[in-house]
Amino acid sequence: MPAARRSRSLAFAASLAACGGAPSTPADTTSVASTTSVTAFTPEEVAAAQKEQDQRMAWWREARFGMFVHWGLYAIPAGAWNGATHHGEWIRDTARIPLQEYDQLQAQWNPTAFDADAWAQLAAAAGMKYLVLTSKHHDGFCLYPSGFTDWDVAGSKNGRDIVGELARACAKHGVKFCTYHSIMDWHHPDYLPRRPWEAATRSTDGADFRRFESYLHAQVTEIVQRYRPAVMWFDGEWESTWTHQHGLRLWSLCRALAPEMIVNNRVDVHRAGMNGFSMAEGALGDFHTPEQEIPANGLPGQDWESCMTMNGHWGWNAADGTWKTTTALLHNLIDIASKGGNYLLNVGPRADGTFPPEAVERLQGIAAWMKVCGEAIHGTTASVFDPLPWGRCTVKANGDTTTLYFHVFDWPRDGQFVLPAFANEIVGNPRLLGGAEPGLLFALGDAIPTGTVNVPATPPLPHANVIAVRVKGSPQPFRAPLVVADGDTFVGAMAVRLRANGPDGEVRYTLDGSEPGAASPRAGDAIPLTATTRLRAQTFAGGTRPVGAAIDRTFTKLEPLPPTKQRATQPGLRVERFAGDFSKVPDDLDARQAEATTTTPTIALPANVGERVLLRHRGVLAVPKDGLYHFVLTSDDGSVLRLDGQTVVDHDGLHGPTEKRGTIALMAGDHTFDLVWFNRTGGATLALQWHAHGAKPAAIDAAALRH
Ligand code: FHN
Repeated sequence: MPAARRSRSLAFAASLAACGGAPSTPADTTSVASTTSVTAFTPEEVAAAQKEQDQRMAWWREARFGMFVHWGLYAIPAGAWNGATHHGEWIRDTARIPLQEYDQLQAQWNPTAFDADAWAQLAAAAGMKYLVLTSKHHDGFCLYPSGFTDWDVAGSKNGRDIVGELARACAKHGVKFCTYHSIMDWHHPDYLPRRPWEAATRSTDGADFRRFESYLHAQVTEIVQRYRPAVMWFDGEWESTWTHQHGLRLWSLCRALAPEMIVNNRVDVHRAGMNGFSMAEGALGDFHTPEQEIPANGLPGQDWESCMTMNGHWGWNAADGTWKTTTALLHNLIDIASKGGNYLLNVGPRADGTFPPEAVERLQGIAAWMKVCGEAIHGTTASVFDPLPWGRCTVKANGDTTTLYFHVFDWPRDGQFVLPAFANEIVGNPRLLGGAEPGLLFALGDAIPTGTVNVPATPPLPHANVIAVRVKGSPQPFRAPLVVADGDTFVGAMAVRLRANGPDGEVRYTLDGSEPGAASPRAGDAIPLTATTRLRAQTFAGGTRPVGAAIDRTFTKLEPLPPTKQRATQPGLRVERFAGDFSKVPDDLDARQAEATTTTPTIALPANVGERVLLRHRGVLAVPKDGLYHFVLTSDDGSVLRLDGQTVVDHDGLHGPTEKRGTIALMAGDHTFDLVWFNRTGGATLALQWHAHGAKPAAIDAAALRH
């Protein structure tokens, strides 16, 4: 049973409460309870919803690997339009193809070579336990005969029900069939907003988004009732017309239609960009959807799936030769599984219904590896070790033992493989998957393995090789000692504590940069630091053997800057305004003539500050006591904060409203303050917060600013 998960079923409970369990169609929905506070639910309700979600997610968590298929009319131009060849599934938008012109593609839709069985077999052989097909992408064209539009395969020369054929082929080959359905619809007259470039030529008169929502609900209903997808993978949820309330109604519709059906987080509006995570309270969805990226550390207790392409496009692009190698694709799979996620690997079929040969070649290479090593992916959970420089680890509990799968990317050519340290007793012989038995010898030492394993100089498999070690009980890895410290810089003195992180073991450390040994000081009480210090520490098992990753951190003592002798008696800051088409803060600002000079009591942009403008705020900042001060600077466009002439935060350049942080050591008293900000065009944002070590960030009080 995976570790307890932060309950995403709170959202499930919320949706039940908000819509009473049975969704009302949008047309007659007068009001949907605002997102019910999830705290309004009893622990029993949350537990029941969590249990139901765990049951729904069980096969998905076991699967770890699926196939994404982006297919539709956009495969016909194959990325080319009016001489450009960079387009993909967005071609109607990126090539600005008027609706009437794009509609003509329907008559050209004729995938005579489409073979659902072949697709399903390739997925099954590659160990892809589920397949997600675009039943409708943003262009609105449906790959199945819809009862609610003629903009579908039924209206084409080749009326085959692609969704239906693939659903049946997947069932035949033991692959869960799933559908991707875009909320955003560039074809339906009621969908808003229009593409910006067609707003003038495609009227919005009569468009009724509530009627579009009914259409969307009707299509989702026909897809679920007709094809029973195991996952409904929504997308295109980011435009202003789609709100949390729309998401709540669509989520509740899915829950009511098929309680066992999994729904991704793009049903709702809380996705944090391409990183795909929705951590807002009450966010809806069964799993997060990072796209074209693998989270650095995964997210313990959360279900997430990285969807990624094999080359540079989701939809077929004949000119795109940037195919990732089979090794890279397998390393992605292993990396994702080692972090507890799923890998949804995309294929963009050609217009005739065949997979590109480059995709087939990679799927077959993956299949050959998975045939030998699939056990090290399917049904596994995340690594329990610190990051491993030579590869990854996946874990599989089986009764009162656990199998640790060490995926070795960098094979030891000297035949000596050092296992990551753990305190468990080993059961039986470790196995080299795909190797000749008993090719793997194991030098057992004391209760904790010596860690060195004799392996063949040449590994048996391409791409990655897996050493499977079965141990008693649940894993007891030795990990890097935990360091408890206020931060990496300090003023005056700082105490640091070291803690063992894992099974019993002594933590030993040095403060002179030397490598810790069995005779080094043992960590216990706080370690006082009064100067810049390089701390190195490691756990020693049995008092003698270094195990687990080592710590190597430098704590820097900062001398606080003395107060300025500048006299400043007037409240607030002086603000100089400069005009110009800036893309960065100019170096010669001191030599420039401001077009206007005013004062401001606090740091805030004037109303209607305008574009092509730079403001320079100068004066002194009164610092209450010696210490470290942290600054949080948020701006659009660029900004730079200097104190006593030292750059504290450099957030220069053209960018959206983002934040950057910086730290400086200051003595009590006045310090010269210089904050430059500029806006080229568009949005204008400037905010500055500060806080002493351990306090909460807050705006700088007017009383602390003078000039
Ligand atoms: O706009 C789509 C894109 O075409 C593709 O479908 C990806 C796959 O997840 N999703 C959207 C971009 O986030």
